[in-house]
Amino acid sequence: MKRILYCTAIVALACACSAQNQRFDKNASALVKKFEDLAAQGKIMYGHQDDLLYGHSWKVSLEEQEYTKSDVKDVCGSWPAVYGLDLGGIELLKEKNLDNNYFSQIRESALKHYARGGVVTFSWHPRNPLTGGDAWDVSSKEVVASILKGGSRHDFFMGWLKNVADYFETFTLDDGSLCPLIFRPWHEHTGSWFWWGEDLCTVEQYKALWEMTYNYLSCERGLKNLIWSYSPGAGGLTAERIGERYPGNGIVDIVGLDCYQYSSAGDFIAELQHTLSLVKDFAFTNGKLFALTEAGCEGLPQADWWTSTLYPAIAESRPLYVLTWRNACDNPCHFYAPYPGQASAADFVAFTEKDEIVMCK
Ligand code: BMA
Repeated sequence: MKRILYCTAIVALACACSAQNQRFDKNASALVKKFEDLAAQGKIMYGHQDDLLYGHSWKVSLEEQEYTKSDVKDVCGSWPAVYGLDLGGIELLKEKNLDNNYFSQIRESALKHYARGGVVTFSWHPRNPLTGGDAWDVSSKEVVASILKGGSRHDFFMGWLKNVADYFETFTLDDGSLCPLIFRPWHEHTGSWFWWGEDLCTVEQYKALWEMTYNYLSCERGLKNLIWSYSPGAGGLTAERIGERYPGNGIVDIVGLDCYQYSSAGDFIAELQHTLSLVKDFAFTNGKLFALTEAGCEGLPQADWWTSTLYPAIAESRPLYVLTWRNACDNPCHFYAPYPGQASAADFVAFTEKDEIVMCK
């Protein structure tokens, strides 16, 4: 009951913001409509992080204009439908993000992908605004408190949000409108490995952080191209924990789930089926879409992982998309999608040929 009252208050606040401005601009509205249609048809878009910037053994050149190369495309002939990117580093106005990608190339490749009919999503691994460490610096439990209104780092952190907004404003299409983006900040907050994680801030502080981020970007800066995704991590997830820090229906559009395989395929299938069903129930109860916003098995050692492990884990619940993590070009073991010659390549093709799997042709 307490939670319901709190959510109602947040919805009211968010409505106050959107009363003056509509919730989405025309491109984001059209994309959300497309998502609803895909979900109604039981389709699942396949996604891959950093897909057009590098792969297992290549990196895009600085002169690149077209952004056609992709490990995924080299294996199956199509690009992933969803293209994941990360903002980490933009808060400090760096030229490159935390994984060594130029922000200019991140933008140009995202715009190409959207022009081809694809969907773009951004996560954000910002540095630690209190200690100066990275997103994984959990040495202080005061970080979130320090950046909220009244905190010692509030003004400093609002400068970081300004840098994010300024960057998002550069995602302009030919007609001057903005490219719609799924924005997925403060993810995996049900774990405690990021400075915004469960043990590092209270329920109220987490919700206030989300609300502050939403109010600045979508209301104050008017970025109506953003579609907001809330993504708890799978470990030990319960229905109660999905709802506990949920920022509110007025300021979330997609309920996500991040779930990686760390043990046997059987355990992963069971965990993913269970947690996806919880996320789906929560999303539907709240009138939201749901997606598997991060997933994967590092190094893909199982040749039939796509059709025998991932597919049975998602086939019943049918998330809007499943995004596998990046294929690092500087670490031969850190990859989550196949490349030509990789053990699971043929099985990946079979996965993408299933009726419900959507790619970008
Ligand atoms: C992690 C790893 C890191 C990377 C981070 C942000 O899961 O892939 O190497 O820096 O994501 O992309």
